[in-house]
Amino acid sequence: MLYHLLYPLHKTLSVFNVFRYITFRTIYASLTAFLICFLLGPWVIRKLSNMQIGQYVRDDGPQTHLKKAGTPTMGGTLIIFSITVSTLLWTNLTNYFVWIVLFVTVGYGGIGFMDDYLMQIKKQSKGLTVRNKFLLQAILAMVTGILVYVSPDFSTRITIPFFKNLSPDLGWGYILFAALVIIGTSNAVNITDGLDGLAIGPFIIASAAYMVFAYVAGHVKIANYLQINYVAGSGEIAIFCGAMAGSGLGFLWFNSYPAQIFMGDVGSLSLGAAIGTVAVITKQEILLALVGGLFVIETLSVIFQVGFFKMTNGRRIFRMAPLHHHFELKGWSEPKVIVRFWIIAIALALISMSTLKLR
Ligand code: 57M
Repeated sequence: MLYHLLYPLHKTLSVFNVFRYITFRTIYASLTAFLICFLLGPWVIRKLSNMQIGQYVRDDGPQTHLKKAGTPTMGGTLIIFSITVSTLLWTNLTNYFVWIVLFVTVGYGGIGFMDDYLMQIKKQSKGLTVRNKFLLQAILAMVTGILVYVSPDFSTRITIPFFKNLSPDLGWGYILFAALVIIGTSNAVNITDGLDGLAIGPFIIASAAYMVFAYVAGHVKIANYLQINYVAGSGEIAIFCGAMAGSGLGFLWFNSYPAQIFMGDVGSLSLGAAIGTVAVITKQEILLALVGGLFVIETLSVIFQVGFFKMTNGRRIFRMAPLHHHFELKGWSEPKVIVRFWIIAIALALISMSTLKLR
C-alpha cells in the first residue's frame, strides 16, 4: 500500500523514489513484521493464557516435555497476522503472486486453526481427522497450483539444481507437482515443530534464502546472467520472504528455549505451505529439498522409523522419531539439539545458494 501511496510523490520529492526499490521494501517489510511480533507478543501470550489455550502434551513423548503442558499455543495466529500486514503495507498490490502467497498462508493457517481449535479448545485430542486435514490441504494446494499454472508466462518446467540444461516440462502435470511440494513442505514443518524454536529457526533461514532466489528470479539481467528462470514479478515475493523472516525472528524472541509460546498447527502448516508456494513461484522447487533440508531429514526419519517398525514387527531405527526426539533420548539437552539443527539448516541453505553459480 505504501508503494502506491508514496512512490508517486517522487515527482515532487525525489526521496520517495526509494519506494521503487525492492531491496528497500524488503528490509522494511522484514522490520515491520518483526516489530509487530515483538510488540504484540506479550499481549498475545497473556491473551492465550487467559483463554486457557495451553498445549496438551501427550504422555508418550520424552518425559522432559511433560513440564511444557499448558504452554500457550496457536501463536501462529500472530505470525500470520504480522506477515499479512507487513506484506500488504510494503508490496505492489497489483502483483498477482503476492495474492497467491497470501491466499496460501491464510488458507493453511485456517486448516491449522481448525485443528488446534478442536485439539486445544474443544479438547478433542486428535483435532481434525488425518483424512479431513489432508483433504483440506490437497484442495488448497491444487487451487494454488492452478493459480500459479494460469499466471501469465509461467513456465511449467522444473529446475534441477546443478543441471542448467535439464529442466523437464511437466505441462499441466505441474499443477499436481506444485500441490505436492506445498503439501509436503507444510507437513514437514509441522513434524519438525517439536522443540522450542526448532521449526521457526530453519524457517527464518529458508525465508532468507528464498528472499534472494525471488529477487534474482525477478531481475531479468541477473536471471539471464545466472542462467536461471526469469519469473516476471517474483521480485515482490522477495518482500513477502522478508516479512516471513522478520516475523519469524519476532516469534523466535518468545519461542526460544524455554518457550513462552508455541506456534501450533495454525503456524506450522501455514509457514510450510508459504515456503513451498514461494519455492514453486520462484522456480526453485527441487532446491527446496536442500534449502529446507532439515525439514526433509525430520520427515524422512519418521518415514524410515514407521516403515522399519512395520517391516520388522516393532523394531525401531531411532529411539524415537522425529529425529530431534532421538537425540533428546540420547541425552542431548533440548537447547543443544535445537542449535545444532539450526547449524545444519544454515549449512544446507548456504550450499543451496551456491547452486546459483554451480550450474
Ligand atoms: C506435530 N507436534 C509436537 C505445538 C506445535 C507420525 C508422527 C511423526 C506424528 C508426530 C506428531 O504428532 N506430530 C505433530 C508435532 C507438539 O507441538 C505442538 O504441535 C505444534 C506443531 N504442529 O506448535 O503446538 C509438541 O512438541 C513440543 N514443542 C516444543 N516446543 C515448540 O516450540 O517443545 C512444540 C513446539 C508439544 C511440545 O511438547 O506438545 C509433538 O511432538 O507432538 N508424532 C510425534 O512427533 C511423536 N513421535 C512418535 O510418535 N514417534 C513414533 C512413530 C510415530 C514414528 C516412534 O518413534 O515410534 C512424538 N511427539 C509426541 N509424543 N507428542 C513423540 C510422542
